[in-house]
Amino acid sequence: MTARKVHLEPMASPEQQTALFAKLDELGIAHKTVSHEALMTAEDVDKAAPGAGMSPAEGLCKNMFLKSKKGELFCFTTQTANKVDMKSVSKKLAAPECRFAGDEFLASVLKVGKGSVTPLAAISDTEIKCAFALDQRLVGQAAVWVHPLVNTQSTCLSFDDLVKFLTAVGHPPKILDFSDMVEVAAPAGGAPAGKPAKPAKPAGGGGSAKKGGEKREKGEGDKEVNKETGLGMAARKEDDFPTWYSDVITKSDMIDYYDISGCYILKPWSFSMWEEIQKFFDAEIKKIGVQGCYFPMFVSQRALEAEKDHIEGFSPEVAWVTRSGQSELPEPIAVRPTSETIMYPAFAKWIRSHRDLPLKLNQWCNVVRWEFKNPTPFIRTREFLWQEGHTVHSTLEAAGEEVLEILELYRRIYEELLAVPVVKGKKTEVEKFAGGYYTTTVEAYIPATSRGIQGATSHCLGQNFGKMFNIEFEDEKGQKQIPWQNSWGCTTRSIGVMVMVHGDNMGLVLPPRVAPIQVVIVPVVYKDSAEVTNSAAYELEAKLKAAGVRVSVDARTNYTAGWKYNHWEQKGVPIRLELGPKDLAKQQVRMVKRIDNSKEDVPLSVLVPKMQLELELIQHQMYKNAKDKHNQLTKTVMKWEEFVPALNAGCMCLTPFCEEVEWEETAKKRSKEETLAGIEEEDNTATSAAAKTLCIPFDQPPMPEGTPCFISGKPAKCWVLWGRSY
Ligand code: 86X
Repeated sequence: MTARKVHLEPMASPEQQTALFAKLDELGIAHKTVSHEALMTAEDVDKAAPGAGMSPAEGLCKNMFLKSKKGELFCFTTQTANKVDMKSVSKKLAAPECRFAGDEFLASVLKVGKGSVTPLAAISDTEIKCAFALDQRLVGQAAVWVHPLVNTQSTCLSFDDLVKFLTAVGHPPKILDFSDMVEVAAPAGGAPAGKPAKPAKPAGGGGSAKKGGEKREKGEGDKEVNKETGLGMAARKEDDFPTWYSDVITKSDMIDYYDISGCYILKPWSFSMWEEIQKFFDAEIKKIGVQGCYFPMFVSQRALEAEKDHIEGFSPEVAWVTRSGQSELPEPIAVRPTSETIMYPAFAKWIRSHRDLPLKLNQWCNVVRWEFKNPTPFIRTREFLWQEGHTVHSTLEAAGEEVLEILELYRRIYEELLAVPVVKGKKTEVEKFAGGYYTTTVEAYIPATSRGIQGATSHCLGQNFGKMFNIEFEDEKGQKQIPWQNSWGCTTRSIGVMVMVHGDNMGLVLPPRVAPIQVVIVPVVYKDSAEVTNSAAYELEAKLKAAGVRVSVDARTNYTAGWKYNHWEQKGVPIRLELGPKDLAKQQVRMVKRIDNSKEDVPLSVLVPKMQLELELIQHQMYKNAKDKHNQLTKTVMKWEEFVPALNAGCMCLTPFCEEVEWEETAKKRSKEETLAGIEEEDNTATSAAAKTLCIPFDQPPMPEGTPCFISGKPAKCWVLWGRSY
């Protein structure tokens, strides 16, 4: 090691140090001291530690000697690895605008030289001018290294003993809790975006393995607070929603980007959520007699145009294949945007008699709609996954019944799986699927963007498609009849809605029922006890797995426990179990919940039922939180003057409405104009300003006789839900 210039600063005297060690001995505190060159900074301490025999790395401390605006003095001690900034320390100390205290205070109050700030100097502050504070992340540590009044030496004692000492010399320490500070693995230079940076210090293998104390909170040295936000995500949800969203879905490893605009890779973390939705929905539709099938993804121009009327508006979105290799195809073929025109010619062949009905088919597949509005992963993509159900009934009544059965399943996907509240209802004439008879929908709301979003649709198509595709059946009386058809669909958009509703500034927050991993166990290992801790973790995993909990042990040795906490938080795992030697000794495990970061020690004897219960509680709590917000943001509006202000306040509006097409168009137009009149000319895209009807909710509040429509003043026919929307 190269010799360093030793600063000629006032130093604590040998007598002072003798008195300090005598005090420690008197208190029965075990301590050990090593000598080294003068260490002026935390980095110096980190570098010199191994050579000086100071291990483990975890217990190395740095100290801040601070003076508040009011003149109060503080000595704050944390680990060298912890990134703490003056602002947050000031805040935790409840001392406004702290600055580093001048050297004169160091000499007169702590009676040590520059670079030798230490909590052990409390012994010299006999007039109690300085208050001492310790970082909560030090709590419980067996080894804490601090200077024995001079920075050419370091003394090791336990955290508990440090507290004992401080208390004995009249300075019971304040413990500052930084657990609410989100510290995140910043992509290290060159690390691809979205990938957590490799930790600077491996926790396992090699000689720097931790031993000694256990540590609860974050505070591994490998985490960086985002410079701009102080938070884990590149932007706050409330400040820059698009950046936040893309950061959440990439950092959680749900999505990867692709070189064709509007197309995204669904990685296993998001695809398994889709699989959960599939599992639920597929089982439910099979109970009501729906069968699975698969139709080709290509459709000839002729077939596609058999249904010209309703295709017309969509035609710019149809993608065509025109070549194979270098040769032009004899005729172009389209990639399905939906499969009516692919399936219904087959239905016409298959259906002859009433005995062939009902025909109930569903397929899980991809579809392509080449949209030009700006794409958003899950929410609006050029290719997406969905299920499309297509059924044929002999009566309108039977068809109508199924429309609602399916809609109820869609409600359950959103509310029971994704914990996202939805409003069930019927689309107005303006908003319904033009090719159908009537359209029902589940409508969700994204509070962060103040936008409604269609969750899924269940259409009664009436006899329109039967007529177009010549689908006929002979009824019991031998009469030719046109059957009644339905179609219904739900897409991977549902996952995007869930992310937008529940995600927070630390990343994804997953409802247990769709979480690929519901419980992650992080063994907190120390060199000498790693094997014991890990095998205990695997034992818990086996028990939970046997009880049907999706659980995983993160025993990777190249990441620290703190890094893992952060990693699984970003991925939204509902429950983290931290298991260290001290927990094991007490036959308990520390549970930390993602929804509120609450912590609880759980006896191992009740772990399985406790996890099952907690997952259930989290699921319900998440739904309730979202539902409360949803309700808060639904405003009853009786007259036009209140409409745009309510939208601008971030609300959906429930209004009495005359249900006339012209008035619906007027409301759209006026809401756009009034909104744009009130804002600068930047973000005045038509769709973002105008409100449209989301649905006519099935759940209709009472409508007193003579209630006027909120816009036309004519007698209202029903309550309608309006909002700006996706
Ligand atoms: C309407 C209707 C319906 C089955 C569903 O909503 C649920 C599942 N289909 C789909 N629709 C189109 O018909 C359509 C057609 C073309 Cl050509 C297109 F490019 C886009 C479309 N979008 C919606």
